[in-house]
Amino acid sequence: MTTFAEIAPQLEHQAIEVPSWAYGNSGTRFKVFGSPGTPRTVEEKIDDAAAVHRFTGLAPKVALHIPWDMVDDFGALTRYAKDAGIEIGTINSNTFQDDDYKLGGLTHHDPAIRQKAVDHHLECIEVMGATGSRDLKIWLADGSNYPGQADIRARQAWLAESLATIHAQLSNDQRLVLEYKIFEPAFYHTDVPDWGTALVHVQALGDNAVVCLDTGHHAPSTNVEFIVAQLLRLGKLGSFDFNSRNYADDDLIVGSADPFQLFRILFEVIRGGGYGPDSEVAFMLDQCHNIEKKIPGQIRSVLNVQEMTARALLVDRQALAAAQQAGDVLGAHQVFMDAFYTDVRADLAAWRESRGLPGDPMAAYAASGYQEKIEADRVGGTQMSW
Ligand code: LRH
Ligand code: MN
Ligand code: MN
Repeated sequence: MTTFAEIAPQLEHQAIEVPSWAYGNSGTRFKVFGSPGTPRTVEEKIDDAAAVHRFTGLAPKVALHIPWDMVDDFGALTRYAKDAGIEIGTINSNTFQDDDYKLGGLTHHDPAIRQKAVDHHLECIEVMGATGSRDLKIWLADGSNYPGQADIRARQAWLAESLATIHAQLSNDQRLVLEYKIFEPAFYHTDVPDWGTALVHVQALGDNAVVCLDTGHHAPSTNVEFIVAQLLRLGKLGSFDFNSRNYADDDLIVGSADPFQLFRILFEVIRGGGYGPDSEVAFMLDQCHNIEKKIPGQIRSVLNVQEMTARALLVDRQALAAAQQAGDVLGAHQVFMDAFYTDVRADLAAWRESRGLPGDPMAAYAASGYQEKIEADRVGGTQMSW
């Protein structure tokens, strides 16, 4: 049996990037709820992300979405984040909210619209220069709703061309990270619907182009940990967008619906060398907190990832390999499940305290007065959405 004390040093490497949009108001197509204390500026979003890091020690970076987080001076914003105790991480592009992109962006049949979408990405690369960000993450809403509506084959060629133009502007230590999603907002075909399509495109671009796996972007019953294993084998797993789903792209708190899936994913990450100081895989959250308080929602999320990481580290890999080699089906399964069923919460609390962090970050946040303060202070102005 592997013990908590044996794996504890490996927990120090954990860093989870939080999304700026988790702190803004969000909802569904039916209703966006406003909540007291919601940030009115990008700086206030950074303050909230920094609070998550202070209470957990787990979230040293915040990802931005352009243009949601557009500011005049990204150098100043970067210094603001540093003073707050965090860094700016991934820059996410957005070609899904401009009327011009109704029929597509990087895949549009009109070269002028494609150029506009490419130019938006070049602007994001400029932002990366100012923030020192490594990753440009691209998720496309591109697709069609009706059979025959679009030339789905030509759009692959246009996409390849657009991505190559964007990629050419990245420096060698920056990465293009391409995210796939099975459907939505397009309901018939999507231009980057799956990991295979994402892989084909990033492979054509080069070493510094990789895939983002958003855990909510698959068909029901997809074996997501298999995709993790495969992309890691190929050196093409760039990042995760972690969240939990019941039905589609629900963007709920990671590990809430199916902690066992999160455990299985993290086991394959560790098994494949995707965790640790030498790994380049970025762990990110991509979530929205529509009905719960946002900062505690984010704290719960990073804690869930930490908890399942600890359990996945506890898998006795030697015993597992021995059972697998012996063809011991149930013995191997038991080794795996023994780790999953190990309750690490008390050990993690003690470990946090030994590092000067609150043993129970949820309780510490609730007692800190931060929530009351932002609810009292952030009146007037316009709350930010997404
Ligand atoms: C698309 C997505 C993508 C976007 C984010 C807001 O569904 O997962 O990562 O950038 O949501
Ligand atoms: Mn995502
Ligand atoms: Mn999504």
